[in-house]
Amino acid sequence: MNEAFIAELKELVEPEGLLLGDEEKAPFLKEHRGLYAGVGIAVVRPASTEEVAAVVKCCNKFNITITPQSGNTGMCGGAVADGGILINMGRMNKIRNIDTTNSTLTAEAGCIMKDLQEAAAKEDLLYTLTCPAQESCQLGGNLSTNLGGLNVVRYGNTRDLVLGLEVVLPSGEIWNGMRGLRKDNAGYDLKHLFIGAEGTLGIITAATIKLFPQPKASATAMLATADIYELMDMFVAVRDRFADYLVGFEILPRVAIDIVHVAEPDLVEPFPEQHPWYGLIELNATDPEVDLLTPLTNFLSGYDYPTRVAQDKQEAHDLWAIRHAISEAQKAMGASIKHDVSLSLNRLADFMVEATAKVKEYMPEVIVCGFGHAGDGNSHYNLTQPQDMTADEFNAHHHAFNRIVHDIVNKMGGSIAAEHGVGQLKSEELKHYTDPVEYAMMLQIKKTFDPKNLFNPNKVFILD
Ligand code: 2HG
Ligand code: ZN
Repeated sequence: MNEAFIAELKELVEPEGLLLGDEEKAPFLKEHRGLYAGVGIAVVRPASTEEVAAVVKCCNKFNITITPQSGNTGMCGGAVADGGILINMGRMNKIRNIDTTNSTLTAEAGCIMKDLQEAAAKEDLLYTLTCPAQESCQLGGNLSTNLGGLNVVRYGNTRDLVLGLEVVLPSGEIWNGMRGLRKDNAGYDLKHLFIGAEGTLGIITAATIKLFPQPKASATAMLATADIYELMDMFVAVRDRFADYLVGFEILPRVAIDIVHVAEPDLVEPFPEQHPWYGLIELNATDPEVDLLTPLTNFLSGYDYPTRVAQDKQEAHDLWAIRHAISEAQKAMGASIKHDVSLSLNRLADFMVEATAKVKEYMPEVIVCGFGHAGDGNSHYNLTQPQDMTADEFNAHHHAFNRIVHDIVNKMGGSIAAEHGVGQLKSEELKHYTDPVEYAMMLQIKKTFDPKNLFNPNKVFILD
């Protein structure tokens, strides 16, 4: 059966877009955290939406499952091939249009985030999505996980930025929803079904995204506090004082800086002495005459916390470099059990305190590194293995740690999946914690779009 399928694929896809040998498939089947092994008959790298549609129709005919993938930087195993074919979007990397009047960018799913930022900047516009993986993550994955990133306080999550989508449906039909409108209430807003769906309802091939004026002034500062409550109070104070100028507010526990310094000893130490918690503040303004540095300095000096306001671009870059390095540095410390969770802003500190007490009670030597996007209530509450344990020994506690942490999140009304998606890492957790009525609605949608369950099976949902 596979021979007939492959023979038909060869008719549909250009030779450079069809990878069949183990060696050529390997980089796309590999999962960067080493948690899952991808298995696939073929890796298809289409060059056009029409090619994607033809391949999907062919898979339908032969009942072959499809795993969509773009930059393959995901944290939850959502883009790991599952026995059928993997469609990697990396060759669909054209920016189709930048409309400076509409202030939108239309690009294909394989575009790298950094390229989109640079293309918008050339037009003196801002592509607002940014994250530490920006040099390799791609638009398709950003849309499919509804990425948040570092600028959410000011500009919102991916979902808030999308005006139009082009999607190849499980039937192989192409939905051209690339309208670029800021008001559009003609029936259901279908694009939101595909954003954050992790390729379970179809493959997003292109999108139209809102752009913003390029900032002409910015200010960056770090402050340190003795506890997380003080830090969250400072977030509220900064937000209320600087309102729309506030782009992001990141929190880092001391251990995050220690981990970063193991991997990258040359990165700066923000203060002469160490502190339990650090907050990183970013402000910007589009009016070049706005001075942000003086009011931020004056404001912070009104508090009794150590603060460091960057005096130039280099200093701002150095402070941000610490934040950008955490995820990779933590990977270098061995196995890490990640909890990408969100809470309302008034519960985030309570969550951190209670979760840390409980996980330490369970395993006193575990390294707790709960950093993240405090302004969005999003904690990357990551647990790193004790250094005298093997990764396998530590990972055996994955479920137990999940239960401890997610029970607290659930009790406090938070979400177990903030911005990394569900993938296969959290599909059981999703089922466990989601209201059965809500879960059933999601399954109904999945079955309506993909009755044969060919699109990214075993990800997000557990089907009966
Ligand atoms: C970040 O904010 C990324 O740095 C990765 O979302 C977080 O590694 C992580 O858990
Ligand atoms: Zn993040």
